[in-house]
Amino acid sequence: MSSFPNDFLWGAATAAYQVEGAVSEDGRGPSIWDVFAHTPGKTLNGDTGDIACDQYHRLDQDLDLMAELGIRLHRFSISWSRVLPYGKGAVNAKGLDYYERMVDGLLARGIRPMATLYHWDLPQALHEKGGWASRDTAMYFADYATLVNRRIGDRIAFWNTLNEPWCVAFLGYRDGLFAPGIRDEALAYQVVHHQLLAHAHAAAQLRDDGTNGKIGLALNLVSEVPATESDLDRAAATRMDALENRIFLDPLFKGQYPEEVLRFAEPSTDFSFVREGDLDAIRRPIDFLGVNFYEQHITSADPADPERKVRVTVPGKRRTAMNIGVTPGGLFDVLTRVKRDYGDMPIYITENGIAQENVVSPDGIVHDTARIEYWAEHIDAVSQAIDRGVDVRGYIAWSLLDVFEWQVGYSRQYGMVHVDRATMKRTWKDSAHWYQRVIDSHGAMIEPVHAHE
Ligand code: IFM
Repeated sequence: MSSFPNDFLWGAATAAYQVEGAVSEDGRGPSIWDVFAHTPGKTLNGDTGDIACDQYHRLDQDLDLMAELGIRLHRFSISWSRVLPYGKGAVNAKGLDYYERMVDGLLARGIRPMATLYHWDLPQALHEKGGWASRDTAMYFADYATLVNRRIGDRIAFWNTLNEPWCVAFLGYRDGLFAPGIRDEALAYQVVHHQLLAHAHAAAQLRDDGTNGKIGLALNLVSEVPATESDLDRAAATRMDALENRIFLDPLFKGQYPEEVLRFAEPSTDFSFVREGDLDAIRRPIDFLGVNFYEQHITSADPADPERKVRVTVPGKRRTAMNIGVTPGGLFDVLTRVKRDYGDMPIYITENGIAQENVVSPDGIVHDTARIEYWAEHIDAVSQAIDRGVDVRGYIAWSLLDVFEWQVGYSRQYGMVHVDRATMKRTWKDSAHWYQRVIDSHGAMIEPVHAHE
């Protein structure tokens, strides 16, 4: 039987573009994801978030669903272009009204609001002014944070400034797989820095403004394992760790970029975008770290160029529908590693979940046994990390609903609640009933699977 601290919080998450729909309603401006998803060939089957889960029109229904599930914490994101259609300047009052309804609706049901200010949907107007490649975007972000804080900051329990800035920089600006679809590795490093600066400025402005909420950000951290104990493989895994994890953790908690990032970044990268004082601002203490966990990577040195190039595999016999191996021990590793290398800090698991291709059985239900196993094993890994002294204060499952899954659209699903694409009807999967019991027992029904070392 696993045990969790009395005040441990159980939650479920979504994000604006993935659930809201209503993209052209009530004054919302377009974001880079609207433009990207509407560009032929960018998403599977041309899927878009135009309707998504239609949460904009079904908010009360979804709030009731959360209350019935029993979650104590809901992580949602605010669409920047819904409150500021051009990213700065004119304010859309109806956008702020919507998030106020969200927050008040959560509180009325005894659920704490955790708001993410940036979950990948940059206002298109700001993109046209340079987007994350421009340093100004960091200042506009801080102004946007202040605007939201002045309306609902007295009721927000937790702020995530950014969600998974690694994906924004490397999938959006290096690989071109995500909006805005750019392939320029040198630019990706600039985008890393400007996002960190945006985080720093927004956190500082929220504090100056006297927010009530705790301030943090959500990083997707990867468990990094060398393929063998050889020096070359271990050095290769250390480089991957620098490029995937330490590129954010080091500036945030040590005020510097890892030397491997400076040494192995694309040679044309000119780090002059890091200006004096930036790193001091970025390392200012935060109240908690959000950890999103999905992957473990096994890295070896590429024989073609072992000092620079790497080969990466994602281990695990059981695979998700995104072909990611299931490795709960990786979550244990990531959590204990943060404590070991960066010290004690409050941590929330801000995302963790498994993609599947829904199979609706003749009884009308998705019997998602693999998702139950996945969550049971990962929650157990969290409990074991807590036993090792890691200060984990909450677990937020990804995701509440079957949401728009970015470049694969609606073909794969992470939700505990099925959303029928034609009718938008919400139907609990087996995992939602199971999670309700987990919350009800405060995790006591989670059986230890195996010890993680
Ligand atoms: O759906 C995404 C989410 O938006 C960010 N983290 C990973 C999830 C699953 O891919």
